[in-house]
Amino acid sequence: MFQRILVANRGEIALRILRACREMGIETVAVCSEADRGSDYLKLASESICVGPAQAAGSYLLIKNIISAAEIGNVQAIHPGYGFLSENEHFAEVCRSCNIDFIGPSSDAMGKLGDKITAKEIAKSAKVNLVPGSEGLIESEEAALAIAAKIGYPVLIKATAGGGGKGMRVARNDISLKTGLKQAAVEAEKAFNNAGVYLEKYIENPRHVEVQIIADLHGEVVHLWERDCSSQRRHQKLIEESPAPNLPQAVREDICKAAVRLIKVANYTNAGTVEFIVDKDNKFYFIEVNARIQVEHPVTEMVTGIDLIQQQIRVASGEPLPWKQKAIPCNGHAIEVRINAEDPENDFRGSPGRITKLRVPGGHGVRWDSHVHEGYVVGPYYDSMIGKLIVHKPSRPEAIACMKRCLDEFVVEGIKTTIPLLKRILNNSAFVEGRMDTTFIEQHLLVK
Ligand code: MV4
Repeated sequence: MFQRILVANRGEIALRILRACREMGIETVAVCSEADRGSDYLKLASESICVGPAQAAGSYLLIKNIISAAEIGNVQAIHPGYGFLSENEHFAEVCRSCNIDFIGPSSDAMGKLGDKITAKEIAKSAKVNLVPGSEGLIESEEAALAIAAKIGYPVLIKATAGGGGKGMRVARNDISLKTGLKQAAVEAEKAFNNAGVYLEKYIENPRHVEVQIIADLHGEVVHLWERDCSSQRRHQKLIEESPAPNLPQAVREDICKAAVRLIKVANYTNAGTVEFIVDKDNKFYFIEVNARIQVEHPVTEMVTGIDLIQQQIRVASGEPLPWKQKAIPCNGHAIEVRINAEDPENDFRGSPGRITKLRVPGGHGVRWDSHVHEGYVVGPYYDSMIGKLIVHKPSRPEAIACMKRCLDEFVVEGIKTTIPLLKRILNNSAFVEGRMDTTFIEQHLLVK
């Protein structure tokens, strides 16, 4: 087992990893930017090293500074958290070449799954259902028009180096396909330094269901059931839950087994999430793999009772998975809401400032994952999430009632937050009845 781990992240996920390590008796080196210097959560680390200025490019994203901190800190492994360098194939390779364990997949598995075309080839060989579309990249306008004629409009133009919805365009006829292709390629080149695009049949109003996976270094892979993340706004998840409401048990078993097959074929190791969209007939289609621990991992931890961060560390150190698939339960129902410092009256733009008052709810089945406290200054440099409120109850109605009670109790002053919108979503009939899809917030909650 590792003696010392560097946590290459900040905020709530850095705190989450520091806590997991402390419980395991593992020493920790935290890194911070000048903007995060002196933050309370850093006190849980054995030592903290300032790696650069507030701008992430000069600190949390600067590989040579992170590696230097790892050398100075004399660590055996690095946990990247999510975002920043967590899916940076080059960073994983640099760690390996410096003889530092990267707590995540190999750079090879990360690379294969990070490219959407090779990821789909792996899915195909694992007999995982794909959306009908182009075999590979679109090489010409004529080829695109022919594929669209075959699969039928509407089609979705996607960037092979994209993800999370960036660079996607819907085309509903030949004209919009031609213009869409040009725009998508320009945008992809600019955003991902890779203009490659491909086509898929556009599945209207899908649900977003993802399967948590963990794989050890000895070929064992298990799923930790699924999460529904359909409650999104502009590809930003607001509410996540497990299990997915109104998904028949047979479909749940199939989607989770499909995810395991794909991860095995990809030789993927450590924690990962296989993302699907589900249509109105409960048919599911593979979309992409998120090769990192995700923001929403706590809902899976609540229903399975597994500490995913500790398991990531154990797996990276070479320990075999401690359970067989049939021993992994999905008990009760867990819901997570993301509390962001954003201003609902101003198109949800960031709302930095000092938290002058903070009263966090608690009680049976309530968990608050956050690095903030009363007096904490939310800066403008990083993403706006200040914490995640998770509730876990025997049933979905009880979990919704508990979350509503918690949001009513929650007091945050000094900054604007997404709490008012979250309250409206929890009262929305589509959500309460589990009929939400990825468009319901923007369509029904008059939130564009
Ligand atoms: C799709 C889709 C419908 N049809 N692919 C969005 C980002 C990435 N996670 C995959 N995504 C989607 N891929 C096909 N063929 C719908 C989504 C999607 C989505 C699309 C538009 C607006 C919000 C969305 C939220 C989740 C998934």
